[in-house]
Amino acid sequence: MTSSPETDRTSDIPPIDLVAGTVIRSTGSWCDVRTDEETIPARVRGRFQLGEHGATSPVAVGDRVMVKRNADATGIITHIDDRKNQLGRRGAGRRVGREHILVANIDCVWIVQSIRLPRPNAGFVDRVLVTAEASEIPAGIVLNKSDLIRGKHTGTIAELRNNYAHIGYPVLTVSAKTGEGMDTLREHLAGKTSVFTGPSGVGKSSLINVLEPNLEIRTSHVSTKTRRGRHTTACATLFSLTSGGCIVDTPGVREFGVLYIDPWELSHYFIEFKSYIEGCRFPTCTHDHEPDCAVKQGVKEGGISEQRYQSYMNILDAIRLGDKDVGR
Ligand SMILES: Nc1nc2c(ncn2[C@@H]2O[C@H](COP(=O)(O)OP(=O)(O)O)[C@@H](O)[C@H]2O)c(=O)[nH]1
Ligand SMILES: [Mg+2]
Ligand SMILES: [Zn+2]
Repeated sequence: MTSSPETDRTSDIPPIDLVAGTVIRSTGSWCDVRTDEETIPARVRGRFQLGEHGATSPVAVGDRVMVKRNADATGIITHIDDRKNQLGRRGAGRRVGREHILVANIDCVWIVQSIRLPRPNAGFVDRVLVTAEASEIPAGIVLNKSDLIRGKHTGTIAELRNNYAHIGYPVLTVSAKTGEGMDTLREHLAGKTSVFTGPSGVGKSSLINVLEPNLEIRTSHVSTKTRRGRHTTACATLFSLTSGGCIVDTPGVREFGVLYIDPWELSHYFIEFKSYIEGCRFPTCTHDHEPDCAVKQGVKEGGISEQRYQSYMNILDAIRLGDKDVGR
């Protein structure tokens, strides 16, 4: 970087114990920050704990932060840069209704599903897709364990592939076991920051191990870290790829709860519904019981798949039910 003598003011240079980095793991109160030279375990200062909108994980993997070093090699996060984007879902259990930010500043979200153990779940795929669309993050589907494809699966797989590829989402069929499709996946990930999300057991960590064999990520939940307050199994982690770019591995989620979206707005995030919406009689049509609904007509005529419409209705119902306890 060059700068003219006029703009080169020493007062702009941060003190030597303040460094910039990227959060590569986060538990909420502690995180690992990767700088140009090292990885610093850093504490999240109190005032960042709540985050905006009462978020449950104020500092997210992918956040660019400033860290003030302590004498003992740990650090304190003093600043979080504004995010380009963030992928969040509704918290479950104790955190129900609150936003749980999975990852920040990403270029692409890949929804990982497997042929078997567990079976593909289109409802899950659609909930993540809606979230990605609402967050303006490009998305795609990775269908893993292609080595397990048997004759009886071909119908389901073709349907899944057609449904999503047809409306513009890339669908990659791969196998971490045999290596099938891995070159194509590698090409899609090169030079970008991407995230793998999906239920437990679909092979997210296995795929990353194939992409970067030197990482040797645990594919089971065995923690070698013993530091208190660190929940390794519940942690998203960002890894650098030698081909350029980064991939974020996330813990499996059984349900990917969609954050609050106005009911009339939901259909805008089902990308293939968009061209039909204008034809509805009411501009705020929720494509539920309203008369003269072009979306429902589209389903009848086959332009919109029954499965996607069913997912839409399920999410709509969940939003309406959760209306009262979900913050905007
Ligand atoms: N047959 C087969 N098994 C796989 C494949 N990828 C992963 N697995 C297995 O699926 C299980 C879950 O893998 P893991 O990477 O831990 O899944 P994650 O929970 O999504 O990270 C492990 O037993 C893996 O060996 C694959 O391509 N084919
Ligand atoms: Mg895993
Ligand atoms: Zn309608």
